[in-house]
Amino acid sequence: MNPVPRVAAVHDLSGFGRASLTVVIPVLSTMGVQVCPLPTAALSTHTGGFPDFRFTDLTEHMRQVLDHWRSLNIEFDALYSGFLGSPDQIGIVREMLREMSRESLAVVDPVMGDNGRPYRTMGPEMIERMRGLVAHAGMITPNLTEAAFLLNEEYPGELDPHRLKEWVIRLSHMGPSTVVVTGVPVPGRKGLSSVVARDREDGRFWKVDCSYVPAHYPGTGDTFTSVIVGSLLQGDSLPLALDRAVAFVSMAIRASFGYDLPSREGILLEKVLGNLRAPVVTSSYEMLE
Ligand code: PXL
Repeated sequence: MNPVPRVAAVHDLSGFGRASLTVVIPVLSTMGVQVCPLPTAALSTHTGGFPDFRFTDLTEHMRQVLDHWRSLNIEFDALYSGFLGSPDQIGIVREMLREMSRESLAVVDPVMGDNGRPYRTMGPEMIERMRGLVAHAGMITPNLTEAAFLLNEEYPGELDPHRLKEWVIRLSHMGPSTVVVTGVPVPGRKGLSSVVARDREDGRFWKVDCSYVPAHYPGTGDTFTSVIVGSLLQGDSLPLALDRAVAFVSMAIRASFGYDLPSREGILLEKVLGNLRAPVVTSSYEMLE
């Protein structure tokens, strides 16, 4: 590993609204990780709640950046991809995964939608090609909507523990050895959602509950997965990484909710970033039997 772990971060750059690279870079930098951004698209804002967003596709630029990076023989300790701007970009990330060393962490966050619906730039071809990409990832971090898209299932309002485990196992059969599903409603417990994860190596299931705050902030998925990546690169176990990510996102949402700002502006990350450097003091993960 590099003395400072180095991540190739393949996400869009949205100028306003705290999503994608504007979240990934500060979170990982604060956690002591070097971020090398490979922007997939440049947007005026993210697409949630800003109907007139401006979008410039950077597929050709990505090819040129990669050519240059290859000529420099840059070694990455991790690849972390998120929002992709065109079907061809999925092929580019696939190539990057093929070229990475086997020891590297390969995290694909299959960013496609939320609350049962696809984001505005995600057509059926993107969803189909994303299914092909997750097959080559080491870890995937879909939310429940994205998990349903990957499995070609209806978005479920609820998922009983037995079916939830079945979904996680089916996702892992698609290829990735570690599957983390976020935003899973807890049956019969209004206001609670959970994150559920499993590493195929030992087959154990982990769950962390998150108390729900009645606001939906774009970019929380990017924050969550960035903390997971930073934590794993620091040597944390999977359940500890889950714990840190849930605790950080919950705290960031609480810090933001008190201000009554439009949720489309994202979480007030700048107020809470410093907490990522604090030692882990509580732990709430459970192992599912
Ligand atoms: O946080 C996911 C995300 C990333 N990038 C763009 C988005 C969204 C979610 O809305 O619109 C451009």
